[in-house]
Amino acid sequence: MGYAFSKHYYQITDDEIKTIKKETGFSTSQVKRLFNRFQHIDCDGRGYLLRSDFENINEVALNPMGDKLTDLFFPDNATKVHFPEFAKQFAVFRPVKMNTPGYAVNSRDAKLKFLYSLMDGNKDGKVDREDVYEVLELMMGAKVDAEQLNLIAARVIDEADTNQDGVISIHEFQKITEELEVGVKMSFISFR
Ligand SMILES: [Ca+2]
Ligand SMILES: [Ca+2]
Repeated sequence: MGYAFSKHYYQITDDEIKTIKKETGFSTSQVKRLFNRFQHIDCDGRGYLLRSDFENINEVALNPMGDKLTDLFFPDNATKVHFPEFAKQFAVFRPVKMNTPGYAVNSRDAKLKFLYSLMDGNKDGKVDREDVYEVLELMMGAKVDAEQLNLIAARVIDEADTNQDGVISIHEFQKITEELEVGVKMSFISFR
């Protein structure tokens, strides 16, 4: 009996909850729920998550963008993610409200940057034709052949690349998404 619980010897302190609430805007019960989820994913009770743990999250495993999504939890070749960073990255999915300040982790701007880095597969800070191709390939799968994907990727770049330098900058990306509700767009990657 005791074994199942003893695996998770680590707990979250009130101070940690307070800090995370401040950084993310989550309520106490939301932080606690997310922490439970975190412990559940961390089935070995290490206190941090590895990339391989993300493969066991259904919503990630079943999402065509799952791999890219996982990348964002491991910036700069990090191999582990602890709860505070996990919660912070997760907070980007919180809906934007009228009074959400621009600096908030879930602001429209933060969501936009999140989506942009999701598109930027090789993380060089630019979205080029290859990045677009990769995303299309993941989203459309085997239904579309390479030649067609190339054409579509070229068209996407063409439409968005207003200064015609061959890459979609974050500003150009912002322009395309301006009229779209980014919050709604992101619902396809909301997993809780
Ligand atoms: Ca890139
Ligand atoms: Ca451009």
